Amino acid sequence: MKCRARAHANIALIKYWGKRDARLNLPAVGSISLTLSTLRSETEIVFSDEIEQDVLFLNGQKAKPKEVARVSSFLDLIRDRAKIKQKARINSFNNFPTAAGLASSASGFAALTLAATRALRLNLSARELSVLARRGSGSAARSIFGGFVEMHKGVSDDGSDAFAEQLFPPDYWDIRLLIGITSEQPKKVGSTDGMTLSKETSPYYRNWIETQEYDLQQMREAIKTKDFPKLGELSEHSCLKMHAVALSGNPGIIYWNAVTVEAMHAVRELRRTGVPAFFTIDAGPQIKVLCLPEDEQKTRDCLLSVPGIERVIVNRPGPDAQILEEDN
Ligand code: 2P0
Repeated sequence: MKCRARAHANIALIKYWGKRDARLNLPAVGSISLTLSTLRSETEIVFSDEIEQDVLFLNGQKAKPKEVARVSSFLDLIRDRAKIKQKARINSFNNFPTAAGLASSASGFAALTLAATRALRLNLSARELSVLARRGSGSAARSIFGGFVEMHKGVSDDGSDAFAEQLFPPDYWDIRLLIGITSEQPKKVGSTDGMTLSKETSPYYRNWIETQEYDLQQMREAIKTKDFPKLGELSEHSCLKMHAVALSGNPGIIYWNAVTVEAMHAVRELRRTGVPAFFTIDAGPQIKVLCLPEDEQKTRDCLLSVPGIERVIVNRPGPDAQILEEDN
C-alpha cells in the first residue's frame, strides 16, 4: 500500500490566525489564499505490516520525535477511517526551507493527506480531503486546491463545514508572488503556539475576529473583478493586522527581522514610483511581494537591492495537489 503525491504551498492574502477549537483544529476565521507554482512538497508513504512504528524522513533526514508524533497522530485519523492498523514509512521532500514561514506545513500535510488516503484506497472528494488536511495543519486544507482558494471557518462543532474550496483556477489571473528569503533558520515560535498566545493575551484579538468577514468579502470582490491594487492593498492590510495581533500578545511575538522591515519599506518605496507591488508576511521573516507579470523584473530588482536578501523565488498561481505514483 504505497502512494506518492505532490502539493504546492500557498500564501494567504487574507490571513488565518486563531482557532475556535484547538483539538479539531477549527479556524476562528476564514481565509483566502493563492496556491504557489514553485514551492511544493512531494511525499511518499508506504503502509506495511513489517513496519513497527511510523518512520518519517524530511528531506532525507530522520525527523525529530515531536515531528513524528504530529504526523503519527494525524495518520491515526486516516488509519481509523480505513480500519487498518499498519504503521507507515514516510519520505517527504520540500524544494524550499522548512519551518521558516514558507508554508511547509501546508504543502506537507496536503501531500501527506492525498498520499495516505490514496494508499489506503479511501476515495475522498477534494472537499473531504480538505477537511482531513485541516486536522494536520489549518493552511494545508487550502493546498488541496490550486489557484485562488477560500477556507471557510465553518460553524459546526464537528468541523465538517470547515473546508477550503477553489474560487478560481490558476489560469484565471496571471499574477506574481515573489518571495525574498531573509533567513533560512526555523522560526522560534510556531504558528500553533503563536495563535494560542494571541487568543489568550492579545487585547486586539476580538477585533481581528470581528473585522475578518469584511476583509474576506472585499477580497472575493477584488479577485472577481481582477482589481489588482485592491487585492494588494487588502493583502498588505490583512498581513499587518495579523502581525499587530501577534505583536500585541504577552509576550509579543516578533516574526520579522531587520531585513524584513527594510524590505517592507523598499516595497512601499517602489509603489511610490508607480509600480503596484504589495507585501505580505507570514509567521516567519520572509517577505512576499504581489505584483503583475509586467512588473516582475522591477519587483525582483527591488527585493535584491535590500541588503540581506540573497534569493528571490518567483511564483505564479499554482496547481491542485496531485497523485504522482500509486501501486495498483
Ligand atoms: C495563513 N498562517 O493564513 C497564516 C498566516 C501563518 C500566518 O496558516 O496551527 O501552520 O497548523 O493550523 O496552518 C500557518 O498556520 O497552523 C498559517 P496550524 P498553520 O497562512
